[in-house]
Amino acid sequence: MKETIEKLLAEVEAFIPKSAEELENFRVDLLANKGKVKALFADFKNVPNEQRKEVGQLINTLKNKAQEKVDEFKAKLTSSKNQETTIDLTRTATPLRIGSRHPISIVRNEIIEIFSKIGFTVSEGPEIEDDWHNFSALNFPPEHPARDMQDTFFVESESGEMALRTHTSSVQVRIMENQKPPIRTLSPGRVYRNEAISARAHCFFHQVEGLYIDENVSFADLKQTLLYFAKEMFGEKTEIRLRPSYFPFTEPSAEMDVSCSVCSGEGCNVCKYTGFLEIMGCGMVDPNVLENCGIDSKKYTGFAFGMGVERIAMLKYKVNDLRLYSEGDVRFLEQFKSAF
Ligand code: 2U9
Repeated sequence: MKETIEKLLAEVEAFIPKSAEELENFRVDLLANKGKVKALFADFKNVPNEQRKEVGQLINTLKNKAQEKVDEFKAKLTSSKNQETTIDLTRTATPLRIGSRHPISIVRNEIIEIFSKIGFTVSEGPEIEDDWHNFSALNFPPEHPARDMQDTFFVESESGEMALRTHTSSVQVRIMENQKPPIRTLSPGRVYRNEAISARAHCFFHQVEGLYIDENVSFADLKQTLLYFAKEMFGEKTEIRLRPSYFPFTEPSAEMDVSCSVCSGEGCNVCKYTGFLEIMGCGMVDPNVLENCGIDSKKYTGFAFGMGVERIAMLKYKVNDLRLYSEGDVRFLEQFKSAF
């Protein structure tokens, strides 16, 4: 008898009715006047004295569990319009919280999109670099401050001293070493500098650098390409201004400003009343760099440029603290939802 009750208990526990009819059959089979529970109570008189307590408890448990099942599913099945199923397939789904692209990714993708329209491809490379690709090939003199521990993170490795790349120019060195001109490529990626973290500086940030090498590439090509970029990125009315500068890897070198999109060049507190905002550095690739990478500097010339993605995103979205980009605060990140 004990085995019969235990078997019935297991069946009751596993029972999930699919319809009200099925539930009613279950109730009649177990709990009705001529049901199995009643029959068990009737048989109880034949149970030996020493088993009565245990068997009695088991029959009561079976009765209660069966009743609980009936009560639980009765409400569900009778409230559902569709008697065949417990799932209302017409119910609106619970909305999922949709993520958003990071502002740095949005701006990087926008820069790539603009340059890809004029034939630039995308190149990527390692974040841990050797001295040659990060410094020497790019014409950095041995005593240049960027080679100092104060400015660069150095890493010990089996193959000697390596560094976390300080710019993505190292990727372009690899491209020049392995490809023949014409070369027209962008290298987006994360770079590292040994700086104290503040609203205006961080120990890592993102760059997009560009390189164009062919016969007869001139400074006029550089200027027109960057004017095209500025208008695509900041609007058709944008003007550019090039100021002389110095980088070891370009000669001549310049810094490029765009007219302030907040005041259209009139002067405001964003552009510190200058009417212009600095957005990138550029120049003609130094012939030493071309030769270092196996490109004939008598036959080929090229231009290069580099910009910080955080800075462009700060101007575009009026972000005033660099740290916001890497803190992962959802209140900041979810503001970029529409910009997919
Ligand atoms: C090769 C040769 C030359 C890339 C260039 C800059 C000027 C530049 C800065 C902008 C802000 C870095 O992110 S930042 O701090 N970059 O001013 N970058 S020209 O020149 C190259 C690149 C590759 C082989």
